[in-house]
Amino acid sequence: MPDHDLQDYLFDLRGYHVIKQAISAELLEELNTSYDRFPSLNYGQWWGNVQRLDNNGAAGTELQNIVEAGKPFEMLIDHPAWIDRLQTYCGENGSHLSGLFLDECFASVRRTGGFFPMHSGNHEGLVRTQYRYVNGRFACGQVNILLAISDIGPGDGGTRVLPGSHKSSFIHPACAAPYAERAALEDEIVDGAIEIHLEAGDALMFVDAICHGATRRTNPGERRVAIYRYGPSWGRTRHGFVYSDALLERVTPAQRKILQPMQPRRPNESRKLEA
Ligand SMILES: O=C(O)CCC(=O)C(=O)O
Repeated sequence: MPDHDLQDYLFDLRGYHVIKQAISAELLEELNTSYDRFPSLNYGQWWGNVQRLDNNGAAGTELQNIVEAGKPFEMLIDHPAWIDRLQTYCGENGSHLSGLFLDECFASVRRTGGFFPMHSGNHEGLVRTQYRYVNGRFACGQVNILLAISDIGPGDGGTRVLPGSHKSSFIHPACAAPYAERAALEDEIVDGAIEIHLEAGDALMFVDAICHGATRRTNPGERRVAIYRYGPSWGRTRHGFVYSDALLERVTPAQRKILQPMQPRRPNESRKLEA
């Protein structure tokens, strides 16, 4: 009989879980200071090994590969508030491939008017983002951590999820119109979807196969989140980012294993031979 607790049960049922006060007040403050100091970048512009690459123009400013932006972001790689669950949910736990890979990480800043049309869902049948539980083990393709750096309440442009849609057979009728058309909508109504309100420091963990997006921000000011997407150790980064040697050298061995689960094998480079 597998030993699953309430969190596992609800994660399986709904496809998401909220971790209250996941990070310390100190780390939250350091992250906010980092956001205050982000340079103003044009779309596509680089800042070291970080690039502004907004995935969805309406959603706001997204600084990709944010793990390269300093210690506070490095501390999120294997944060104790989520890393063990991630290993269980999408780390091919207990197999010869056991381990995680951080395949995307970005800082998102959403200002008034910004929103993210609902997307994803099990009906897509994608391997990379799938929800899967098989032979007594979770075997998801991608599980995300969305960490609130600012409070996210009504009107703040919060994340929406459609509970259970990580197992749905059909696309939600409200999501059937082309994405570009829906991106132009003033208000997107998706019956059954719920908006997740978070306090700064809370984290939303969700399997990417859940249909998700974000409501329009109507309040002044900005919503700040960091999104880290994890998958099995054999993955590759979503946009082709390559973690820098400097980063790989300065992080802890456990963090390096998540950034580079497999050391590259090249001729004339010393590498311990596996038995
Ligand atoms: O910004 C959000 O709250 C949702 C982000 C999202 O849907 C995504 O990154 O796929």
